[in-house]
Amino acid sequence: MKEMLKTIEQNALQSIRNISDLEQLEKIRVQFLGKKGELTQVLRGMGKLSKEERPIVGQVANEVREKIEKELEKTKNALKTAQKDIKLKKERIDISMPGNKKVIGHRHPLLTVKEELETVFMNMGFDVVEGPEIETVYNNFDALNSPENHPSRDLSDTFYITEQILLRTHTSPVQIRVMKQIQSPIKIVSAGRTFRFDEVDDTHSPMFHQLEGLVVDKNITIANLKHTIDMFIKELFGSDMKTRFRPHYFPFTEPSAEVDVSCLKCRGEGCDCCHKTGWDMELLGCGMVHPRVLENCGIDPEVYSGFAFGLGVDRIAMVKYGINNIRLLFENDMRFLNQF
Ligand code: 2NM
Repeated sequence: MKEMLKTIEQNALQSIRNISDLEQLEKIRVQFLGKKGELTQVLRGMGKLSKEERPIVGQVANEVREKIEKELEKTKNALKTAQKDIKLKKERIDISMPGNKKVIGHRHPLLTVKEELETVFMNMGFDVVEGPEIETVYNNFDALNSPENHPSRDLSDTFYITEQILLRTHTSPVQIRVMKQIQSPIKIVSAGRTFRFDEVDDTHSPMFHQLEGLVVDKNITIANLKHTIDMFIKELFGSDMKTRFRPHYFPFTEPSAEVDVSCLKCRGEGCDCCHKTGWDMELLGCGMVHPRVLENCGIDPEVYSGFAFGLGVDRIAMVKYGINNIRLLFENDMRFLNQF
């Protein structure tokens, strides 16, 4: 029996040493030490031994079991360590490698300029308001004192949705809404998309952006208008910039003016860009709100007066960034947009 035990021991140790993974090792354990294992079978036969033999064989059996268990444990640990080493090698991270850069978008230059303009006006005490891009003909034209036969009302110049509904041709209907609602005092700017049936060229697009401002209160004069515009331009482009008001005509203001600003390139010195005049032309339109417009909104023009102004956000963006073609602002070519 002792010899049988020794043979089992040798076989077991031999098998364990030839093993290369944990699964095989477990099989070996079951084969020798399991309930139906080889060693267990032998121990079951111990009942047939004599009283004197039993403890001796029992001791040998225990030694054999201990040896096998020790060898199993040793091999198990060695295999585990080896597996861990392989895993660590496989999952090794080279922290000196460059990371995967996440591509995140950024503001469109037009939105940047729009928000910059709004910020300048907010710092001057204006509220920023918004209105719908789809408007009534009344708010877009009639309330603004635009005559029934004015060419801008033509089907070929304006996008009509029905006879009474259109895509706003300027942001002025927002001012009409605010005047009807608040009466006075009013100090607002509103900016957004506007639509005209224009052919596309370097400076025209059927969709463009305007920013308009409106102030209504008692004792508002053209002096307030000139100072506000002058401050705005100095704030936006620099304190050395000058403004120049030329008489103009708008149906919704009287008197009306167009504003020229010192040339952005030469800052008033005179260069090729401004035809040696030192002035950048027609950057802004403005005027004193026509009494009939105030009346249309239920505001008494004998008590209240106001001024209004409007500018093209796209135009400002173009002079600011030196863009010579408005189409670039709407084509969404990333090679262009990524420059901002
Ligand atoms: C401009 C030029 C001049 C203007 C007038 C009004 C309103 F609603 F108060 F009558 N809003 N905007 C105005 C005046 C706009 O844009 C070139």
